Amino acid sequence: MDKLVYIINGPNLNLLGMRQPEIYGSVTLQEIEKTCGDIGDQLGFNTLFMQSNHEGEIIDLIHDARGKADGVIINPGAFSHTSVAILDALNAYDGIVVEVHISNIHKREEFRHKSYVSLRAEAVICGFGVDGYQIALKHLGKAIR
Ligand code: CA2
Repeated sequence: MDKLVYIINGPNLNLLGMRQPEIYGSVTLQEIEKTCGDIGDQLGFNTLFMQSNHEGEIIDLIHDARGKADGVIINPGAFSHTSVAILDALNAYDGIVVEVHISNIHKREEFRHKSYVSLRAEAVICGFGVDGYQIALKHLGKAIR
């Protein structure tokens, strides 16, 4: 198990399962972390699951992935729509990037339709609910093998 995938979650995602279940469902971030770890075990790679409410910390996590992680799965939360700095950090990372959104951002307010991170991501998964993390992991599992 020498392959490693970072799974980075942005602001407010620590509240998953506690508020707005009509948009984000009732599964908690801890439950998503457990499922991702199990899938990683099945597919034969390690996962490191993180969440931060702070843009700079997310940038630091992406920097930390350089030279260590074979892939990054990122749900940047609302920073998707605002952060050129996160895009720049991802552009300085040389592994595979997959962007995940739990909700279908294209069915929501117009300001959510654009994601800076999508300019860097190899794939964007949105609207599959929390299953999007599993889809991303399975894709990455094949890509990094
Ligand atoms: O659909 C997604 O995964 C989003 O990245 C979630 C972000 C939102 O700003 C993006 O436009 C789309 C918001 C995450 C907030 O999560 C909450 C979960 C439960 C209660 C409140 C917020």
